[in-house]
Amino acid sequence: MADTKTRRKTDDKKGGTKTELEGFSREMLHCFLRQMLLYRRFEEKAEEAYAIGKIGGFCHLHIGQEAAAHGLAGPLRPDDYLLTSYRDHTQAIAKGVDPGPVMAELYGRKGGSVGGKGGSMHIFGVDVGFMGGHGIVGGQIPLATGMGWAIRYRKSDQICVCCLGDAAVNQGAFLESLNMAAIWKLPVIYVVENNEYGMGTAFSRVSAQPVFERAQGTGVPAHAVDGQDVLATWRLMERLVSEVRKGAGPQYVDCRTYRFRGHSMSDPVSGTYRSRQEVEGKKDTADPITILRDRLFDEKLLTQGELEEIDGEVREAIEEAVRFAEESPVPDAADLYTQTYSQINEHGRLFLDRDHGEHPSATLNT
Ligand SMILES: Cc1ncc(C[n+]2csc(CCOP(=O)(O)OP(=O)(O)O)c2C)c(N)n1
Ligand SMILES: [Mg+2]
Repeated sequence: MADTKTRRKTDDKKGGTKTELEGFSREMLHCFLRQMLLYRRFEEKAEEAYAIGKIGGFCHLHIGQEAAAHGLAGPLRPDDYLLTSYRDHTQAIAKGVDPGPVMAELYGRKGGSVGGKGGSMHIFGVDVGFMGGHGIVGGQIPLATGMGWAIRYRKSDQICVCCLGDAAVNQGAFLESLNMAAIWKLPVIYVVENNEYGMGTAFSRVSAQPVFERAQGTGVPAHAVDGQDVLATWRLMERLVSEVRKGAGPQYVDCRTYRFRGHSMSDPVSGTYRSRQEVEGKKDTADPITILRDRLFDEKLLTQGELEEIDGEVREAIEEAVRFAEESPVPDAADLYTQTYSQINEHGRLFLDRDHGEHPSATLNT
């Protein structure tokens, strides 16, 4: 939904007496809409800046998948972990990284979330539990499994959500990770953002089984959700987060979504791998922002005036992010050599330096 001017006529009064929808309060529903609009406007700005050469390198937009971002990250605590692929801008913002440092990272500036050295595919926000931004397809899956293991080792009640694309389920590390997570009952939720394609290849061409069935044989329970419906996605994640926090062990989610742009900024939106009609059809019927907006209009939980106010606030926030990026200096040449390797502690380890207690699995405690 690039345009907030509704296609339908709505009255501008605070309509009806309804105060909630499916247990979500009016305030919460407006907040969902605001956040999804923020992600959309952020990506539209990034697209614009890329087109005029202000952003270089790779840039993969998340437009069309905003409900997944918000539904997956929203129910998490700030100290829970979230990892994802290179399609990471909105996931980072959803987990709590400010849009300014995310935009500055895209611009390659010092004020970026990793000092301008990572760019679009490597956004991080360690203080809010956003653990990247990973360019290798499926590279984040074993990392998330390791984070789940670290959480158990430290006897913490955090959880880790690992987003991956549908194409990533064909990586060997996917099965190895789910198998290990199941054996050790690790607190990890593996969520496939199933947008039906890996670059220009339909999932059905590279897998005999649908995404949902790909966790079969690992012992990790599978769930499916309409990833264009932010309420459904939020509800499922809220339940899984609570169960996993109480020790239910790993979970697998087939989150059905769709990308409205090309694989990356340098790829066509449609072509030999999917038709223009298919994309246009999805934009008309499966835009997560339009779906929520229209439901709120229908239920008289939103007026046109409120929508315009929300959109105005969002546009201002994005302008501020762009200002922050443009005013931020480029990194110093000397910084090229810093933050390349992690510091090793006096025990010769990179981590595990806070708690030397018994690990729940004796076989691991060597
Ligand atoms: C190990 C590896 N192989 C190939 C690539 C090139 N590549 C980048 S994105 C991509 C498709 C991934 O699709 P999917 O996992 O469905 O995520 P989506 O882009 O749809 O979000 C490929 C093959 C890569 N980055 N890493
Ligand atoms: Mg995909």
